[in-house]
Amino acid sequence: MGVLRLVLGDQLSPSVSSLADADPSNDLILMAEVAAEATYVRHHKKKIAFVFAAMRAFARDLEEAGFRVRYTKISQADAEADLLGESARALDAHEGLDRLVVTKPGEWRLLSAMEGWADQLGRPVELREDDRFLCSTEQFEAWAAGRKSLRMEYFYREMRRRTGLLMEDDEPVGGRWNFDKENRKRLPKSVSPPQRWLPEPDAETRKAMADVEERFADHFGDLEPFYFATDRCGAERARERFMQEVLPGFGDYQDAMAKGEPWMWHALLSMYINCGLLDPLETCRLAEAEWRAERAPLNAVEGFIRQIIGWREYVRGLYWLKMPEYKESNALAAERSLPEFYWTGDTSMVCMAEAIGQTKRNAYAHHIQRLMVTGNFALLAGLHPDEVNDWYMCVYADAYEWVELPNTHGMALYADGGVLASKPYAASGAYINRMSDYCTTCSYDVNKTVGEDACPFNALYWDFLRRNQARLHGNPRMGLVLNNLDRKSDDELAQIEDRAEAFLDSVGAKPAQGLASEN
Ligand code: FAD
Ligand code: DLZ
Ligand code: SF4
Repeated sequence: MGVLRLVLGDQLSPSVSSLADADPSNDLILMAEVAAEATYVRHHKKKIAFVFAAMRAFARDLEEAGFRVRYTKISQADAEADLLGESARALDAHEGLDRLVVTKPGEWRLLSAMEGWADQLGRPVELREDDRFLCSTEQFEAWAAGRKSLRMEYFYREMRRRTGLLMEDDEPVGGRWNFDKENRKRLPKSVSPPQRWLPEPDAETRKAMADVEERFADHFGDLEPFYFATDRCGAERARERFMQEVLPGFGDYQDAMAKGEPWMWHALLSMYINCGLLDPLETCRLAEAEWRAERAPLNAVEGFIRQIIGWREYVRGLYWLKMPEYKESNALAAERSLPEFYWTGDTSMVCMAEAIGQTKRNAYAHHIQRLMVTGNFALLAGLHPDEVNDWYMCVYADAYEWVELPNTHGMALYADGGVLASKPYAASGAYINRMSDYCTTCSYDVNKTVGEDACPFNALYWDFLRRNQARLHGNPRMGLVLNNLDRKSDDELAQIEDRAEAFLDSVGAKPAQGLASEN
């Protein structure tokens, strides 16, 4: 008897556990483009086209390697709506398949659905661990057990030791674990970000784009220009060009933003790593080799490796440790609705218009835009975590809940009450002004807090502190800013509150009817 092996759209790795013991003569590999996965949140059109094109290329590679593949395209009239339906149809259509094997999905909603599949399909279903991560969920659980705080930095050090990356004996190379302090420079006028290598879509990718336009025309985002690689070769090329042309400058301007510069020195590799086209450890080893060959400085290479073996592994561990309760928390009782401009970019705040406009065009914005512009606004304005999480899930090509949720819910919104971050990443316009050139062309005045022309981030910042003073009171890292808040007179605070409320009302960030839950 043979096995039906289901491969999901973010499992496009030849080493994926569901294929480990695949038998080309008896087994059938199933891959299916289904409406349910494209619409459970209404993903950006570019993301759907990227995933479909990459799935098609992966299926071709498997066939060339001698496997039997059953592939359903979204355009087929008989396509089932979801992965369960496609699995049932494949089992019915092909004789001699007595069980289903699948690698565990990266989202809790799908894993919990799959746990009921054996009953629904009337066949055994084997859910295998996803061992493409460097830290298993059990290892993360063991690391977290008994700790009072789960800070990423300590986890990262353990991952450095475990992988041996940038280590000499048991010590970090350069005598320090972390060079982050050197990575916070503003972009000087005399320095321009490097030109990026961005591939053109091939004929197969164009077909996937046409299918998406036909089927998901009303989803957010632009399909053109399309510049993601959609197969392993292309993703490896993108990585190679990054290592050669961008990595040496990766560290210095890591937190900087500049108008009309969507990429800066960021890697643009997350969408490839997350769907399985690039291996995270191999990517880190290649970066380390650049440092060892003296082609890239240590602050750049350490910063890059920290993002992958540190942050990426850490958020994934945290997600599986804390779900499903994690998603329900709303520690700051944030209750307003997401303003419409998050979907259009139509706002006179230059920083927000840049971040959202680039997101719409590219299905990408770099980390500081996600955290300190759109995320910071959502935090300060008290937008409800569910609406904000849905937005981040929809709009980025690299978004899967295991990575999106801890970053949004925990890092940007502090909705988990400090599980991930030691304090909210709340900042006024002064931070955005320090790290970017956005404010120089903005019609708002970054030096003003009240008045119609005052930068909205300023009143929102102080009003955020006022609203959450009691909740943040015991946090030692908030002491200084809360002392500054205490120095403001009642009259000043009343003016700030009026300005913040008037602004939020004017952009349609409506307060909820009832009280938000505070878990
Ligand atoms: P670079 O900035 O060049 O970093 C290199 C690599 O490190 C990335 O490719 C990625 O694999 C990894 N990495 C860096 N930061 C993180 C991080 N915080 N968490 C996990 N991996 C990281 N990342 C996603 O992959 N998917 C998401 O849905 C996502 N949502 C986010 C939402 C918010 C509110 C915030 C603040 C961050 C989010 N991130 C997400 C993390 C980060 O912003 C992206 O990984 C990064 O912008 C991807 O672009 P890049 O490849 O150019 O990364
Ligand atoms: C993101 C995505 C999309 C848009 N479409 C599909 C699809 O049609 N078929 C599929 O197998 N996977 C798709 N994916 C990826 C899944 O949503 C992803 O595997 C789960 O969210 C778990 O991470
Ligand atoms: Fe953004 Fe305020 Fe600067 Fe305008 S002035 S770009 S709103 S931070």
